[in-house]
Amino acid sequence: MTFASVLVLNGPNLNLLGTREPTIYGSETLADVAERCRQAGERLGLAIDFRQSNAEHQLIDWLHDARERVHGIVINPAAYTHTSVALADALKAIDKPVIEVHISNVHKREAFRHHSYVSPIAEAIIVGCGTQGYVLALERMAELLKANEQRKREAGQ
Ligand code: CA2
Repeated sequence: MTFASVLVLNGPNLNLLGTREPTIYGSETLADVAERCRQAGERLGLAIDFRQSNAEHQLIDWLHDARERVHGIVINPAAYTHTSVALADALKAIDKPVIEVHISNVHKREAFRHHSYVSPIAEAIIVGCGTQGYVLALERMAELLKANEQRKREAGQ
């Protein structure tokens, strides 16, 4: 039984997970991460729509499509975190909670990775927890969405 839908969106090059740079990103593939998210969703009552694209416009189009369809967004924007005003604008245009995930601890890395256009829009940010960060984000998202439902019930909506 699910009570809410969550879009889990992945940005450029994350399709390469598990094939290179294991010391930074670990050895799990993106398919492994998708399966972990699906299992966490089952446990938490969330329907998971897991996607990845290397194209900025594709990520933005998916966000537009998700506006009426999902209750929350978990996003690892990858390098677009640090560059894309357009992606940040698309996230801002959706009135749904956003949780930003980074597999690596971006603050331990190059200075250009320290700034995020997404963080000011995000309810929560999870960095440096490896691919477990996605599961932590879904756990937090389930709490946020339950609290939102409760507030609506109390307001008689
Ligand atoms: O730590 C993260 O999750 C990042 O979002 C990953 C991005 C990076 O640009 C961000 O600064 C931090 C890079 C994703 C590319 O992933 C690869 C994985 C394996 C091999 C090559 C790239």
